[in-house]
Amino acid sequence: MGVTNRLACYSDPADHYSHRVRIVLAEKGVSAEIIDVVAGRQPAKLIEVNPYGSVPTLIDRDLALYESTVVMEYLDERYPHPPLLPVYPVARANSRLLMHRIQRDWCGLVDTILDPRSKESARVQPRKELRESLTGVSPLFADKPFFLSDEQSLVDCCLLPILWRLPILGIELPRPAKPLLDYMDRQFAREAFQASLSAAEREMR
Ligand SMILES: N[C@@H](CCC(=O)N[C@@H](CS)C(=O)NCC(=O)O)C(=O)O
Repeated sequence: MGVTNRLACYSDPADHYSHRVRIVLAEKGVSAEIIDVVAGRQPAKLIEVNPYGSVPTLIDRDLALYESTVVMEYLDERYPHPPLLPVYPVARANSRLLMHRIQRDWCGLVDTILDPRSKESARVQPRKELRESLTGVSPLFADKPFFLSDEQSLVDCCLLPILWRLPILGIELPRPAKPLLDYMDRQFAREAFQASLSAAEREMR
């Protein structure tokens, strides 16, 4: 498939890393051609611009960018409104650290559970760990509308794709996780979040 828009994004409609970038695009109100990539069947054009053939990959004229955090930060700088990182260096660094922690503590678990090659028995422990970890951090969501912030940030853009997938991850959060469940209700109802969803993602809930 050819890229006709100036801005295009190779995206797997079911992939949580691709979802991060689609949320940023929707929050910024930026229109991009979303090119669906089925796992394991990367188009030749994608391999040409990204040696890993990974998604998400963003194309902006001659620029090809991959790694979701690199893409998200580029979009935030290229389309500054609304800003998705705080202004001050300390707060920016803290946001980046939170994104790193989401990656290290949770993304590995999510990827193992969702990997079609994982045996059901290999999903049990990561599922338990993720459920307990999310329940444990739930009080952090009580005081602010967004994750430790009064404003939407890239941290939310990393977290929401995981939370949206809880039903397909086989995770039901317990009642004590109410602050996190309320956060999910608030965020999932946002117009930009709804606009970010692919057809496959709509079917996940
Ligand atoms: N760390 C990467 C993860 C992206 C990633 O692993 N993408 C997978 C899909 S979940 C992919 O494109 N795999 C195809 C491949 O590597 O051949 C990011 O944040 O963008």
